[in-house]
Amino acid sequence: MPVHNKDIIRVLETVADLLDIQNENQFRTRAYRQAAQTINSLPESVTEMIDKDEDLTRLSGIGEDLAGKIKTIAQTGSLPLLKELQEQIPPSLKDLLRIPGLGPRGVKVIYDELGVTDMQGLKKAAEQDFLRDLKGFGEKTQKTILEEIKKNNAHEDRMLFRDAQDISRTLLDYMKKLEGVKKVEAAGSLRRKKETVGDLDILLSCKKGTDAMGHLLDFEDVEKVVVQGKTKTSVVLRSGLQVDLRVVAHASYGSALLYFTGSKAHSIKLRKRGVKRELKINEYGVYKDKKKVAGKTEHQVYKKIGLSFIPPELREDRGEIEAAEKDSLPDLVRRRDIKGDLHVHTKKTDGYQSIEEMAKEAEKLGYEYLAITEHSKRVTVAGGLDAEELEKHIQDIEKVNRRMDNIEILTGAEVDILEDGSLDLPDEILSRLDVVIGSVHYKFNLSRKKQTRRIVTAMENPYFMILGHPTGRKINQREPMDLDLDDIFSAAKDNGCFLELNAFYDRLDLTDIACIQAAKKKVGVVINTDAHRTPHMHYMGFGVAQARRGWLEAADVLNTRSLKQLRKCLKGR
Ligand code: DGT
Ligand code: CA
Ligand code: CA
Ligand code: ZN
Repeated sequence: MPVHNKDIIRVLETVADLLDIQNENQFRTRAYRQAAQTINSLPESVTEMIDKDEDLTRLSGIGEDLAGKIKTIAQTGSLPLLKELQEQIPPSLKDLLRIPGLGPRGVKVIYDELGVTDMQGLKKAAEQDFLRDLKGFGEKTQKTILEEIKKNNAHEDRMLFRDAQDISRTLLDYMKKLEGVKKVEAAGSLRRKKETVGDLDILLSCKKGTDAMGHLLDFEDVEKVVVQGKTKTSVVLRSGLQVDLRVVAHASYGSALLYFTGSKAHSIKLRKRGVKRELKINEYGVYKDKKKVAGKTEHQVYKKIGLSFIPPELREDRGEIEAAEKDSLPDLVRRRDIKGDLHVHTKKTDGYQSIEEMAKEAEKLGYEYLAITEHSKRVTVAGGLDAEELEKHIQDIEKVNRRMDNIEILTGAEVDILEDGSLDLPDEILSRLDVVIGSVHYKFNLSRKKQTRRIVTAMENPYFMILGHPTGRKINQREPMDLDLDDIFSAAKDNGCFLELNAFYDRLDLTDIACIQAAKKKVGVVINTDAHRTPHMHYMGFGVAQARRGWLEAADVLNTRSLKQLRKCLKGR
């Protein structure tokens, strides 16, 4: 079984987690995490690189030792070091690291003192008041931990869209190789481009006698078979993702695709609409009395019930059926409408590449402009810039800009919003920038009132233009800040500020619903990647997908504007 990049990442991260709990030297654990990150943003397969005898040490942050270990993982699926660690400490301890505020040291104490090895044990210990007496704990910590465990249990840990899409692509390519397969594609939440995916729903049509189910069972990644049937087979892949494969007749393909794309709420409403017209709609087709009147394509089915085609991203029963009836569906923003990225970092702070490298990548992406937006000084871990350093960086950006003919490199900063709502850099320097993003990077847990006040105050600064990653959530990892989004929208509107839809696949704040609200309030959205490396700049599509789910048209999105219009919009501040 070939080992995928994700498998390698999982091993490296587990090693880092377990070393952390053992209280190993921080530099050592950081090296493993860094290597995992590097591999995560690689466009190619490490196993293939090794097969081609490529030198892994040319990757950033990977030296001889790690290169050797990665090779071992790629060849054996694991690492002797990991096995050793797993014998020393229960591997389930690493799950406890997900509880904010506990940290590796806390996990170690709980294990040593109470023998707690997993989340359930931790919950019990907290409920029975065992935590508060431990060194470094206390009543308040115990209470917070209990709350965090409950929050954590609430996450179903659905897979991120990006990961599910990668897996789906590999699987679809594999299924297409089977002779006799006519059509195969992903339906369900993946097709609707939901930010997380519960399971994969694959639809396939093929010539008679084609053994599609057998072919799926032969897929190298299959770990377990859940159901095996003639029309439906369900398997679980090594990643834990379940795949439901359905084989449907060619003549019913459109109806099946519509049905299994969902959402359930959308389908139910369509069916009801059918009933009113004395049409029966199911996954096989549309029937008038017993006669099939549509089913080959989705378009046909929609047409039969008097609707224009509804893009999958909108199929959530949020008014799309009513809009389709009036032929007033939005003309959703497309990836190719995007003319630039207004939030990227370079190695000047916590990015990994130079201004020039980022600019060249933007050029490759066909952009008209790119804003370099470094962190401000408050973010010390990222090496944030003070006014003087930013001044020099502005000159560096301008220098690169003069050398590049096909793209405009805009000067910018991602300035920290301090606890009192003031900005981490003086107005004087902010006034010199083309793009000013303000973001919250600490104190995520203020009360709703205080947090909202903090951000509204920041937006009142005359140089503030864009609110970066507005809620600060990380999907499956960090809850959004408690905010009155309505007040934030109003403040954005009043002050002519834009809200960022952060395209990074584990951020994606704004949510789809927040996008709908923003558009309703006529607040401009900007889709940015927040790239720290050139490959991250290619994540723009995830942001566009979310924007489409949020009903946004090109006109609602700032960075669909030409450079000239963009400058006008930002100047309007
Ligand atoms: P997920 O997997 O939780 O991310 O979400 P979906 O939307 O992919 O849901 P899933 O996998 O349970 O089912 C796939 C599609 O199949 C769903 O979007 C609509 C359709 N479907 C499933 N169960 C039902 C049902 O009971 N009634 C109707 N009308 N459709 C259903
Ligand atoms: Ca699904
Ligand atoms: Ca399913
Ligand atoms: Zn940033």
